[in-house]
Amino acid sequence: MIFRQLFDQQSSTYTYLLADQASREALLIDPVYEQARRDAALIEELGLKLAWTLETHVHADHVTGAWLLKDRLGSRIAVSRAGGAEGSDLLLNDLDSIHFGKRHLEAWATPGHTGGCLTYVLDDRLAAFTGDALLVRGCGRTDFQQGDARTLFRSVRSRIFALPDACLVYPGHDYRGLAATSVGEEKLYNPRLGEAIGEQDFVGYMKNLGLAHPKAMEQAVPANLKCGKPEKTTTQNPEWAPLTYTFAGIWEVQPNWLEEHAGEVQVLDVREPDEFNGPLGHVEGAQLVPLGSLSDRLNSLQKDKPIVAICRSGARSAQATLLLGKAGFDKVANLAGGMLRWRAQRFPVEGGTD
Ligand SMILES: N[C@@H](CCC(=O)N[C@@H](CS)C(=O)NCC(=O)O)C(=O)O
Ligand SMILES: [Fe+2]
Repeated sequence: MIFRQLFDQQSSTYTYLLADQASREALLIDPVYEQARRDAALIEELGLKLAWTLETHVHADHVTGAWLLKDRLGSRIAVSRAGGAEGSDLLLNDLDSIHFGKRHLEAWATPGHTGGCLTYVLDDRLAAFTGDALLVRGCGRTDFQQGDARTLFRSVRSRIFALPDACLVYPGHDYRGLAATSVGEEKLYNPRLGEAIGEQDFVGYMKNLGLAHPKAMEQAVPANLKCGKPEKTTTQNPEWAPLTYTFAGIWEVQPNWLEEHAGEVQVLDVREPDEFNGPLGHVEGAQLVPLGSLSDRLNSLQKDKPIVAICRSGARSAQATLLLGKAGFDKVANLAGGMLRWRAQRFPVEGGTD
């Protein structure tokens, strides 16, 4: 099986990518709206087909990427029937299965953090995606969205702790950077829900957490009740060129597009002068601004004309695109593969040696 744990820093959310090796069919658990491009890029780079997005619950702290991914990749959205969200393709009941290739997950109802929380258990019982029911040495709060401490206690103790001790637990969030745990470990060491702790102790603990409501709650809950469908549904992909978004967070353009459209963009070469005038040569009409002096020379660039950044291999120019993005240039792309690929594909250069 193909497996990746992805992280959204803003909300400390984990998103999980699971895929069947042979059929390439994939699913994402708890995608985040702002990370949809990242997720789509990874899925494309790994040669996968996104069949499903699954939610562990109606989140209060971030908006799901489910709708955006459906729009972009044609995936179907599965959510808990008990969560009350509209616009999904499948409403999950307790013990329903979701198949991806030859593998499947089972949806186990584990309410308590919210009324509709699901834990997704892998077919071999060696991994469980618990959302916010069980966190690493912690658990989700129980003070809103039909949260209830007694219900959560019973969900964790009678369902999640019934899994084998070796079963890995992948949480929906972690606020300290802890990535995963196991059922056996949490039975022993979870300070709220460990086996030595009684229901009454747990209820008392949860009553006194004293947490402020999540900052994004007022926006997130209504959006998640629509599976993350925004009010305005215009595409966010830049339209000035057929760009691809890499998993590293860079917009890229291919050499053949640049060759045909060089006159419509600002071609920005961020190498050093000796490289610009060296054996690889440079793209005709390119403006030389070495990466180290780019921040001081932003006023030599126009904001309304797209910029394609170039270097030897595409690494320094990727940095340049990020720097330009931060400086308010919104039509910027990196030349994929840099001058090396440009030359390898035999596109014309000025200067250089054959
Ligand atoms: N400071 C965070 C709080 C996030 C929060 O409350 N997270 C929920 C999960 S949706 C939780 O149960 N947190 C448990 C905890 O912080 O112990 C925010 O504003 O987003
Ligand atoms: Fe949550």
